[in-house]
Amino acid sequence: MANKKTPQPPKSPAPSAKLPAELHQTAEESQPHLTTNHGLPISDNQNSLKAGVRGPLLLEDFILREKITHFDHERIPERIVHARGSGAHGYFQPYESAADITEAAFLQDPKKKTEVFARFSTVAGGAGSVDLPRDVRGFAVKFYTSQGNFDLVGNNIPVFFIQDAMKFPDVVHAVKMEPDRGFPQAASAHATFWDFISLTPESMHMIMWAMSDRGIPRSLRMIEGFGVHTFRFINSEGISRFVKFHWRPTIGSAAVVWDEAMKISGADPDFHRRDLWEAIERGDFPEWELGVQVIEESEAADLDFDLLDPTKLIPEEIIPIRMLGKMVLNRNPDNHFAETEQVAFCPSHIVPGIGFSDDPLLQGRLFSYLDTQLLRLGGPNFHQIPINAPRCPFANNQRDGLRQMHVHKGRVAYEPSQISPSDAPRECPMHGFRTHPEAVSGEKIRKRSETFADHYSQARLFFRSMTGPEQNHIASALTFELAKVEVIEIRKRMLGHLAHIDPVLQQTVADALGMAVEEALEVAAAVPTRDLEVSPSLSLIGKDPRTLKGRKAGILITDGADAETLAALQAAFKKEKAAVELIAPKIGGATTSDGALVPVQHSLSGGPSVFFDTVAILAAEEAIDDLVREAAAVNWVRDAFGHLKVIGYTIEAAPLLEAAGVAHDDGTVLIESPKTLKSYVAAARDGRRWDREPSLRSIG
Ligand code: HDE
Repeated sequence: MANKKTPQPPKSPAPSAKLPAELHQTAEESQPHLTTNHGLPISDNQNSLKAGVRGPLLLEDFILREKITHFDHERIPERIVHARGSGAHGYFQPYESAADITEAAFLQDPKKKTEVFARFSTVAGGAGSVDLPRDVRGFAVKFYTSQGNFDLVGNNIPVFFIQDAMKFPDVVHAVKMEPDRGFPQAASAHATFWDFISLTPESMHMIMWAMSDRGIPRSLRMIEGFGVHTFRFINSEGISRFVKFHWRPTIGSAAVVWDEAMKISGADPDFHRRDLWEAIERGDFPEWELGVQVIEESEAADLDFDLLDPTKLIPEEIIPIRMLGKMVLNRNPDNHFAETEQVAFCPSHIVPGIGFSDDPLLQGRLFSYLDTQLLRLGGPNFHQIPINAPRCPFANNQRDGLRQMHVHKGRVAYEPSQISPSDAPRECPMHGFRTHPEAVSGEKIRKRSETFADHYSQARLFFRSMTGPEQNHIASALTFELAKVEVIEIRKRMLGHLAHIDPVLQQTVADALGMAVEEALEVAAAVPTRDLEVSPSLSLIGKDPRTLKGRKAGILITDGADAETLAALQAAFKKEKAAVELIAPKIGGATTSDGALVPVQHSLSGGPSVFFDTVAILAAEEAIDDLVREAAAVNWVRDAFGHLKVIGYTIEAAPLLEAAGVAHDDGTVLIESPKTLKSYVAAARDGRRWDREPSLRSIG
């Protein structure tokens, strides 16, 4: 017991998430004048200190040196994977208490919102790369719960390329730009990637997904998300169940077509980042439902694959998803670097009520992310950066270190202690995180479990669950990518794998590559492919919600375009909760039939039709000849048609459709009355005309 007469150390308040106010101050808030980083007012921000107005610079100019040094250090090492990311703030709110399956605090009370920060990313490209390469998308969410931060660090594809963390550096080195030449950037269509993949049968299921429409999403607001690994939910009685996490966008999922993706990458490299930003700015907040597939521990053995294998999924038709609540992203970051760049996700950021499984990929991730943040964010205090700091109080005896922002008080930075204040933080056996006890035994061994050996059955399941157009897209993507692989053996080996997945797919890809299936290298399958029940829920087209909500319409107008039709179209799209942007030959706008100068968002060349989900052309007779002569206008329509979009047009615009070679179908709608305008909007709601595709595009 502490002697009452012994002077007591001053009470040290537990460091908390409430960072000192000055850390949040911006120059504008705190000071009307520019100052150095140490508060010295600056009298001249235009000129450096010189020996005479035409003389050399003086080393003495500490103001210049501070400014340039700070600039030199403005970049931190970018993430080795997922470097290109876009983030947003929001909240998560449960639908009802999930106390029966988990004691996680943020899943108990339907009235309680938990703050979140989400970051979506591509995987292969650098921080400055384009948004629409064919790639997996990261889907990482930090929940700032009352019991600490929970990071759900998932992808938009429910399975992964590899089964063991040991292979991660290999798959990443294979997909990143080739080390000698420094290209290709943000692309899997090159020899090293397919070299690795063709020698890694376990990646085949993921390859089917990556080559599918999932690899080129229309919008980050429309991607599904998956925790990939099996996790545990543990309730207050200590009962553990396995869970698989799912995010579902409430406006449904959609993809672009590959030709569109390539054109968007040039026209707007920030297509996804801009789309997310603008949707939030206009109050069209992206939303996802969070759900889990729950598997009783006793039922895990009944599944036809091993739950610990991250290259496998559980079809929803077998175990349905229980929706737990909704995430709404309603605020853009204030500062991309401070928040989206510095946010540090770690799968090891877990909360009571959630636990890990022994998935060997997940187990490796539990080490990797902390390690990466230490390097990226410069030391062990990255949890003090505002975007990473828990919103609940946090306290322990960890001290000092690079970039320490807290001024810890008191003599005692250890435990147990007699001289520490009586209210100093202590461990909490009641509410603290406890690892779910699990019996573990076995030899120390480096070996893959035999239960992980079936590499083709689920790849086949995925392919066979796709609609016809989606199957064609997979064949096209495989052909496109393999055509970029100059090492013929690799193409042949891939054909060998495709034989195990689906012989028709193999034949289609071989034909499109100009090869014979007989050239395929034989690849031995450890276990024969099984025919599993198809899972329609894996198809995007199959569950297309047929909505314009959250989609974007582009209306091309010329001088003299009918003002009434324009107003009616805008109103109709607004009713559908779709965004509308106007395009005119000149960015100065167009003077419509009522004499009003209508401002537009894009000029023709700056607003190609690839930006929109549906397009309409409202032209005046006197303007159409100019449009028909304009390549940008003809391409605008040709692309819209080629990308299978529904096109609405007034009769005066018909010559432009003709010049673009449009073969009319029920996706080209003449707008001549309020009734036909309605038909156009209804057709647009139905989405792309997949039936148009075979007549426009061959596989390859
Ligand atoms: Fe990651 N991963 N990963 N990963 N990952 C990183 O962490 C790693 C894996 C995922 O927006 C890195 O902070 C290993 C699967 C996302 O900031 C790094 C293994 C899944 C993000 C890392 C995997 C993911 C990352 C790079 C195999 C889906 C971006 C920078 C054992 C479930 C998070 C960083 C953000 C980022 C390592 C496999 C998703 C290097 C070792 C499987 C969404 O630590």
